Amino acid sequence: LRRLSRSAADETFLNPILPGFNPDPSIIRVKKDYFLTTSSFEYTPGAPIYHSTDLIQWTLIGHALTRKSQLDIKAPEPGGGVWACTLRYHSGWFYLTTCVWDRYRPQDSHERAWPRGFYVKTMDIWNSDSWTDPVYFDQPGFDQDLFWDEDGKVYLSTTYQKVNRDPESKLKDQAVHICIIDLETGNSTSKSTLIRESHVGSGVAEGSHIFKKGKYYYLFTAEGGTESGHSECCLRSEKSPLGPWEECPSNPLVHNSTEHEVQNTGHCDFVEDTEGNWWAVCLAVRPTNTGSGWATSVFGRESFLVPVLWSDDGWPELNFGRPISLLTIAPARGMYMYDQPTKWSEKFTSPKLQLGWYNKNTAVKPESECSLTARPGYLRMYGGPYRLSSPNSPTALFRKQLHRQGVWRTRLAFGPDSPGSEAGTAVYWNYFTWSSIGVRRAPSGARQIVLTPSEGEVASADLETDDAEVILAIECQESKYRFGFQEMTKAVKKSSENNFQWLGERSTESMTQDPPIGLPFTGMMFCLYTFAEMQRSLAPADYTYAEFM
Ligand code: 6LW
Repeated sequence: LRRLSRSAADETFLNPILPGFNPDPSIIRVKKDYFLTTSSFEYTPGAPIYHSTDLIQWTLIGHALTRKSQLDIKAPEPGGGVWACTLRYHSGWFYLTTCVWDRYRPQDSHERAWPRGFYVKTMDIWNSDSWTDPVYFDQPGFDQDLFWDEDGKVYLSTTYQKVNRDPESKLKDQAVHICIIDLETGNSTSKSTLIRESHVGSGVAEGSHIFKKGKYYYLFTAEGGTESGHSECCLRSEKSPLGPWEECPSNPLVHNSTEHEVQNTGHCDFVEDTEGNWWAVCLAVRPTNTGSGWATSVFGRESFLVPVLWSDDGWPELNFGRPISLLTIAPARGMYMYDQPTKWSEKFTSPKLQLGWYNKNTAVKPESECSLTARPGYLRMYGGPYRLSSPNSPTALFRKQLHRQGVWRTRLAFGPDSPGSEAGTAVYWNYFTWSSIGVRRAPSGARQIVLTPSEGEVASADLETDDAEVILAIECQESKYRFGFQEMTKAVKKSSENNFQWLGERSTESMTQDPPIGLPFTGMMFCLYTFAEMQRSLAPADYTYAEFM
């Protein structure tokens, strides 16, 4: 392989390549097409599949986990659900392997509810419905990786808690183990052995990926925890994926400190492009908030791309050995600056929703609560019994926040049938932290707009009419969200549309607090929601569009 060097012809591009929460990227190339998946946690469908032909511009083309028989998430804590999938291609089949946490840690004093990993596969990655049902492994763990050796053996590496662990060392005990598996059954045919504990801080060793290049097997691991200590390490073995492993002299290969504009870098996967250049994708955070000791952002952890060079003695160097940054230098290959489009809209006029809408958890009755055909030109939703604070699946459709600044807006027709029913839009961090603006009926019978932060203080304004549609807006600024509305009475002229009455605001910092249970692993979502408290609403909530402008 060519050793690349920096030259005047180097181009730059902007990271992240996948804004909005998209951690734990795993990447493959099949001929000229690149495919990438990221963690989807408690949102369904799970395991998004993105496609690119230049590694920089990515399009969501579907999801690997779309059916209840593949993914049935009932009431996980924030950050539960689908973790760190690995995407691989072998002999015409695409494989996606992952695990699902339904309860991450029921209580601190209890053991974790360790899931078993599984894989699904398809020959047609463009068709989300074509992925098989899961084949479960007999091993517990998270961050499953599959490696096919030239002799036909398939290796499963995964992170789980060491046997005979040191009770003092809570995190370091979570280490990478490996076994040979029979792919048909998912059963191991060799004893699972420890291959790597974290050498960075007191953190876990996780996110393992194994591949062979030249005469070496390479093992990459994310270490130090996904917070400020997050790093990426490399080992290699000439003999076998079971080891012995030799440590890369420049470990950790990637580690950004808390001074950098991009932080918590790690969890890499690797790909060779069509021209023989190597690249790593990894997760990183663009911090907006460092209050709780680890950098958080409304976008959670996002996917980044950096160049990889191989030294003559066979060790990799990531991003020219420099800290990862937003503006990234690429070895010359016709790359260019690419600005993610900031505008997005959906008019609910086609029979299928655009990709990128999610339920929280596996929706129990999606067909009876959500329809694009019941009222042409509208998304019609009938509220189920759960509010946004519920660990259950509320009647709500979520989309990731991708940009710091702009206005999220929707237009709603809703006549609540009781004081307990409500419809509107919200900005949602997890079921502990959200803020909604919606239409309700006051005990007096008047229709109102109510602003409800998850803490429960409410601001409200009476509406003039009982039936006019309302535009609901959430304005995103660097440091806060503002919530406004406009009632579209007959008197409102086209020219004075979007003349919002602002009801209140909430700081970004208060919206990105760590949840009291679970993990702050996701990012901010906008949602359209409706509910009737502990009942089903008989009044439809009809949305004519949703947009981010
Ligand atoms: C991911 C694991 C991790 O599976 O976070 O802290 C998990 N470490 O590598 C979810 O992103």
